[in-house]
Amino acid sequence: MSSCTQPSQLRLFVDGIEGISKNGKAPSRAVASIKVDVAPDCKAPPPAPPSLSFGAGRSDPDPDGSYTLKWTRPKGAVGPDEIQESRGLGTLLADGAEEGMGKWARSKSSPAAFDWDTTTVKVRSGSNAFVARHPEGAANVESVMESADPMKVPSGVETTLSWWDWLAAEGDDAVFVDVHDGRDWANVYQASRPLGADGAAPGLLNEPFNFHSIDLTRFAGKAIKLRFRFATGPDNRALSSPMFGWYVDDIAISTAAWRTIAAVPGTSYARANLPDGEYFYRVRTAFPFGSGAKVSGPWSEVIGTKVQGSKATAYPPSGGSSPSPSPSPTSQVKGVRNRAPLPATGVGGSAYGLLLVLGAAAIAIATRRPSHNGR
Ligand SMILES: [Ca+2]
Repeated sequence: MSSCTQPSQLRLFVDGIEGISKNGKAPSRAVASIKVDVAPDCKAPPPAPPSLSFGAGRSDPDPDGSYTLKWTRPKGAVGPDEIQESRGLGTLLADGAEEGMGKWARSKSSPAAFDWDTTTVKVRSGSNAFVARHPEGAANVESVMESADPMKVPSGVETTLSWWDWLAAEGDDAVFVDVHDGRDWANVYQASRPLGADGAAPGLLNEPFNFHSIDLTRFAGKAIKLRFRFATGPDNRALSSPMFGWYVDDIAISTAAWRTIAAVPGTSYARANLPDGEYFYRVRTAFPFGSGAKVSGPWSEVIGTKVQGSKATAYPPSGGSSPSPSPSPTSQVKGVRNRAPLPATGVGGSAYGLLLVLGAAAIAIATRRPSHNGR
C-alpha cells in the first residue's frame, strides 16, 4: 500500500516472510524482512474505491426487484470484489455546501491563515463546495471547519462518514479529518498531495473529486463532532503552493445494516427477486499486498433504488440469478487483517528499533531514505 497514514513519517514494506508453517505446526524460527521508510514519499495515491452504478434491468421504481449492479475498479485492483446491501439508509449529516457554512463553526490559528469558506470554483454537486486554502508562503498555520452540533451515533448499525474532495498543496502541508467522541479528538483520515503549479492548475480545472469513506461504528453510543483541518508545514517550497487548497463536497454521515451478499471475481452482479422496499449498495475491491496476499480497498459510494410492485415476498431472495454468497475477500488475505482503510500502526517517534512480534518470528529491519523533490 502506498498511502501514508499516521505516523506521518513512517512507512513499512514487507519484502518477504520465510519460515511460515504450512502444516499448522509452529515453526521454530520465522524471519520477516521489513523495510522502514523513515521519510516516505507520499505522492503515491492511497488505494481508491470502485465506482458503482446500476446496470441493465433497473427502473425507478423497479417493478420486479431484479437488476444488475456494475462498477469499475481503480488502478491496481485485482479483486475479488465484495458487494454489500442494506434495506434502508439513515442520515446523521448531509451537507453539499449549498446552504453555506450554517452547520459549521470556523476557526484559524493565525491571521495569516484563510478561513474555510464555500466556493463555486470547483464543485462536485450543485453550485458550491467547501474550500480551505492558505496564502502562498503561510507557514505553520491551520484552518478548521467543525460541525456546530453534536450527532448521536446509533448502536446496532454501521455508521459511515463519507465525503468527496480534491487536494493540491506543498509536501509539508496536510489535511486531516477528526472525530470528537465527547472527550477527545480522534484522527480518522490524513492526507498530503504535493503538486507543482504545472500540475495543480490544470488539476483544479479538470481532475474529478475523489470519494472517501471512514467507518465510524466504533463511536456508537457517543455524541460526536466532526472537523476538517488544513494545516501548512514550516516550509515555503518552490514549485507548489497551499493556495490551491482542499476542496470538499457532499459530506455525509449515514447509518445502514450492511450485509455481504456476494464476493465476485468480475465487476458486475445480478440481483433478482427482491421484495418491495428500498435497497442500498456499496462495493469494494482487493489489491495485491506483499507477496501473494491481498488487502481490501475502501468502500465505494452508496447507490440506492426502490422496488415497488414486486411479486417476490421473501428476503433474502431465493432462486433467480443471484449466486449464493461466496467467501469474502478476507479468506484471500494471508496474515493481513481485512479492513479499509489500512489501520494506523500507532507507532510514533523514531522508526529505528521498531519491533514486531509474530509468534516466534524474528524480524530484520532495513531502512530506506528516498530523496525528496522539492515539492
Ligand atoms: Ca455541492
